[in-house]
Amino acid sequence: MSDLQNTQDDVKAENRIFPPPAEFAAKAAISGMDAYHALCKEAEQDYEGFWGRLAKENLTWHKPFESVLNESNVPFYRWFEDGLLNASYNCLDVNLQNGNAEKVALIFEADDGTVTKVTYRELHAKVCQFANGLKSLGIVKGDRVVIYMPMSVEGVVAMQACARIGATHSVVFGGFSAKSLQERIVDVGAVAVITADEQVRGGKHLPLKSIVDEAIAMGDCEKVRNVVIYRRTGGQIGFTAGRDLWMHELVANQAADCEPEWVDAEHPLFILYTSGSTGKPKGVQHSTGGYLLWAKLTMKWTFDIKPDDVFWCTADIGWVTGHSYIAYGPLAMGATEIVFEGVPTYPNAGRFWSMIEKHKATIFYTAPTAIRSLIKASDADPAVHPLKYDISSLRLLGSVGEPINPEAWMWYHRNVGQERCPIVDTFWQTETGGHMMTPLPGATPLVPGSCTLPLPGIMAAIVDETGNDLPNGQGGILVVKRPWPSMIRTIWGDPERFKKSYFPEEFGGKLYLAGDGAIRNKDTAYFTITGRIDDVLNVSGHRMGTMEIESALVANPLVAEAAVVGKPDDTTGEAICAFVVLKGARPTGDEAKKIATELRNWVAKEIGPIAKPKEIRFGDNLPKTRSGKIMRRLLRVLAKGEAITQDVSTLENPAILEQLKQAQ
Ligand code: 6R9
Repeated sequence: MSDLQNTQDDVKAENRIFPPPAEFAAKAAISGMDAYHALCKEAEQDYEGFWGRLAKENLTWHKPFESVLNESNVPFYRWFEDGLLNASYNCLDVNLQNGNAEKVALIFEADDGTVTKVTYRELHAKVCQFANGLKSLGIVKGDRVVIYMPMSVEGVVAMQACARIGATHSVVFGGFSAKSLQERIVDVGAVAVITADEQVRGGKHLPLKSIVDEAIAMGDCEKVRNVVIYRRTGGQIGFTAGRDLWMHELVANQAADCEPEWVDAEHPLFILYTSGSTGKPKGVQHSTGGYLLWAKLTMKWTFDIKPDDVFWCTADIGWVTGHSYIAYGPLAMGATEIVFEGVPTYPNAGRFWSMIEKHKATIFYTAPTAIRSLIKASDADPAVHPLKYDISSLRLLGSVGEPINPEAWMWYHRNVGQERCPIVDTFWQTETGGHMMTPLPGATPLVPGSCTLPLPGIMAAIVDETGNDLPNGQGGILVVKRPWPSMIRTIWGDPERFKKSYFPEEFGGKLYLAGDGAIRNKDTAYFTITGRIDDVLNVSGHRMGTMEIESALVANPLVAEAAVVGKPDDTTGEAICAFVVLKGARPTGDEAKKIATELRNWVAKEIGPIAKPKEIRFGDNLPKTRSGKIMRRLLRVLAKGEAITQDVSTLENPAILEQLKQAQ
C-alpha cells in the first residue's frame, strides 16, 4: 500500500504531463492557455473592471452596484456593496425565467437507492413555501438559523429558504456531537434550528433530533425559539410543545410564492464553522454577492458546466464544498445535480460507480480520501472496480479537500477517467468561498498532484516568513496578495481574530494567509500544496484543530495532559495520534486498551466521531522544553514511527521519548 502514501518529494519530482484532450478543449468555456492568460491579464490591468464586468454578467441584481471594491477598512474588504440582490432568486427564479423551469435541478438518491427528481419549478415552490413558513415563525432578515440536517432535498431547500428571506444560515455537519452543535448554536446566536428526526447512512438510522434536544438542554440556547423537524424516517423522537414543529406541517398551507428579501451584496449569506489553531472553531462569515459570483463562475470555469451536464459533488452540505458546489453554484448555473444521502461503501464499494452509471453523471467531484479507500476496496474485490460499470458518461473529474498523491491521481485518471477525462485538482478553503487554484479542464496541461495555477483574478504567491516573494523552486508560505469577491468577510463575533489569523501584521496586514505551505515548480511555475503550516489536521479531508481535540481529551476526568499530532495515513491522508498523560498511573496492556477506547468514545461525544484519535499512547509525561512547551515536533516524529535525529538537548526530560516510542 506504500505507493498510496507519496511523500512531498515524489510530488515535487513529478514530471508526467497530461495536456487537455483536443475535443474537450474545443468546446470548453476557457479554451487553451491563451484564453486563460488573457483573463489573467485583464485582471492585472484593471482589477476592479475585471470583477465588475463578471459580477454584472453573471448575477441578476435587483439594484445594480456602482462600487466594485471598497478598501477603506482593510482587511474588511467590501465588494459590490451598494448593489442589492438575493441568492435564492439567482438560483431559482432566474431559472424559471430562462427556460429551465421543467429541467431537473436535483436528482436525489437515498441511502436505499430510492430516487427523487425535483425540477427547478418544484424546487422554487418548495423553497418559497418553506421561506413563508420560516417567516410565519417570525424569522426575519439578519436572524441566524442553524441547519443540522442529513443530505436531502430538504437540506438544500432549508439553505435556499434562509437565503430567500435574508436569514443567515449556519449549517452544522450531521456528524458533530451535541456539544459541538451547542457551541455553534450559542456562538452564532441562532433563533431556530432546522433538523430531521434521523439520518440514514449505510443502512443505519442515526439520531439528529435527539442530539438537538441534548444540545439545547446543555444551556445558553435561550434564543432558539423553534426547532423545525423534517420527517425522514418516522423514528421515535421527543417533542417539545410550543418549540418543535414538523416541516411538512409548517409548509402545508404556505403559498408557493415568496417575494425574495433584497439584501446588500455584503449581507451575510452564511456562517460556517471551521477549525483553526486554537481550541475554538471559527465562524467563517461569507457575503451574498461576492460569494455567489464565485460559486457560479467557478462552475463555469473549473467545471466547464454545460446545459446537459449531470453534475455530482459528493460532499456533505455541512462542509463548504457542499455549500458552493451543491447548494449554490450548480443551481445558479441552472445545472442538473445529484444529491446523495448515503456513503460510498454501501451496499458495496461500487456505489459511486453504479450511481454514475444509473444517472449518467458527466462531472464527478470527490475527495482523495474517498478515492484512496475505493482503490483499496477494488483491489480487495474486483467486482466493485469502476471499470466493471458503464461510466462512459463521465467527461470531467475533480478532487478537493486535501493533496492528492500522484499514484491515487493516476488510478483516478486511468480507471475512472478512462484516460480521457481531465482531472481538476481544486485547492481552496472554507475561507475562500470557492476554488483558488485549479487546472482549467480545456486549457491547463495537468501534472498529477499539482493544483497547477491560480484562477484568473486570484493573486496567489509564495513568500517567506517576512512576506517577501520567494523564487520558483523554493517552498514557503502560500498567500493571496489581493482581495477577491468570495473571500471570508470576518470571523463571526471576533473581528480581531479574523485580522490576526488571516491578515497578520508580520506580513504587513494586507496579505491573506491561507495557512498552507506551497512550492512552485521551477519550469512550469505550477503550485503544489505541501500541507498546513499551523496546528490544523486534515483527516479524510475534514479540517480539525489539534487544540480542539486536546481540549476534548483534557476535559475527561482521567486525563491530566494531552498532545495531538497528525501522522501520515494511507487512506485518510492524515490520522490523529494522541499522546496522553493520565492523572493516575500510566496504564499498560489491557487496561491501556480499555482506557484508550473510553477516551476515543469520549472525543466522539465531545466533538464528533470524525475527531476520534486513531492511536492513543500513554506516557508518564510529555516531551517538554525547559520552559514547559510541549515539543510537538518530536511527537510527530514518534507518531510516524521514525527515529529521532533532532537535537533533544533542550528537553527537560529526554528519557520520556523512549517510553512514548511504543504504542500502547
Ligand atoms: C475546500 C476545503 C481547507 C484545507 C486547505 C488545504 C486542504 C483543500 C486541497 C487541499 C491540497 C487541494 N486542501 N483542497 N490541499 N490540494 N486540492 O477543503 O475546505 O475544509 O476549509 O479545508 O484543505 O490544507 O487549507 P476546508
